[in-house]
Amino acid sequence: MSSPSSKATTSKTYGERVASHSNQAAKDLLLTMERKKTNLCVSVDVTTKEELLKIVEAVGESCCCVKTHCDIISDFDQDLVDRLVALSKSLDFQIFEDRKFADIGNTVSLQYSSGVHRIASWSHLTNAHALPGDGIVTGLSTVGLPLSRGLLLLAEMSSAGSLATGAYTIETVQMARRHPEFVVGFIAQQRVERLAPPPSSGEEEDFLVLTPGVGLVSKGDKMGQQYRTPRQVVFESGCDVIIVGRGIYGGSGVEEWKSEADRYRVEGWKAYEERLLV
Ligand code: S5P
Repeated sequence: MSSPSSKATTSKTYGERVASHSNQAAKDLLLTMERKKTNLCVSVDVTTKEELLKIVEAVGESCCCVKTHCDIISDFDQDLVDRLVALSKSLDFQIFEDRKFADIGNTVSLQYSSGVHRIASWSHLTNAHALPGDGIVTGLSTVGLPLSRGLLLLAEMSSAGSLATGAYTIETVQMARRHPEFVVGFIAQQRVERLAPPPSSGEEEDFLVLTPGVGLVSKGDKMGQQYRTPRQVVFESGCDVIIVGRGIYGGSGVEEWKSEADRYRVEGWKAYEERLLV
C-alpha cells in the first residue's frame, strides 16, 4: 500500500490531508470534517439575526461549516457575532463569510478588517475573486494571516454563463500556488488544480474545493443558479465540501431544517466514502 502522501488528493481521507496544510483554518476544517463525519457547509442566506441563529442552531450538528452573507442581515450587530461564534464552538463548526472580495489590496484589507462587519475578527474562512490580481491576496493576508484565517479563491461559479472559465480558472489556480500560506483552496465545480500544469517545483499540494450549486430536488432557480447532487459533486467531480443553502433552510421549520441538513450530510459523506474506494 502506498503512503498517504503519495496518494491522489481524492484518495486520501480528510484526516490524512491535515498534514498537507500549514494554514490553521484549513487544518481545523479538515479536522472538523473527519471528527463529525460531515462535508456539508450550510449556506444561511436569511436577512435577520434571529432567523439566522435559529437555523444555525438546528443545522450546526450536521455540518462542518456555516456560510454567511453578513451584508444581507438587516440587524447585524456584535451580539450576533458573539452568539454565532459561541455556536461554532458548542456545535463544532467553522464559519465562512462569503464576502467575495473583488477590489485592490488596500481596499480589501480595510473591508476585511473594518467597517460594521469586521469580518476577519470572527470568520475563519472568506473568499475573493482573482480578478484584481495578486494584490487582493496580499491585502487580505496582511489582515487574515496574523489571525490564522484562510482564503478561498473563486476559480469557477455555479451560475449559468459564468465568465470564470478556461484561462481565468487556470490563472486563479496559479495565483493560489503563489500564496500557499493563506490561500487554502477554491470555490469551484471540479478539482480545478488538475486543469493547470503541475506546479514547477514538483512539490505536492493540497487544495480544499468547496462547491456551491448543490441540491437533491431542484435543478436550479429563475436567476441562473444550477444544482447538482452531492454525489455528482463529491464522487464524480472530486470536490471536498458541498455548500447547500435553500435545499436546507428552504424547509418550513426547525424539524425540517434538521432533517434536511442530516440528509445532505449523509449523502455527502456517502459520496466521499465511495470515492475513497476508487
Ligand atoms: O459560484 C457560486 C459561488 C457561491 S459562494 N455559486 C453560489 O451559489 N455561491 C453561494 O452559494 C451563493 O452566494 C449562495 O450563498 C450559496 C448557494 O445558495 P443556494 O440557496 O442556491 O444553495
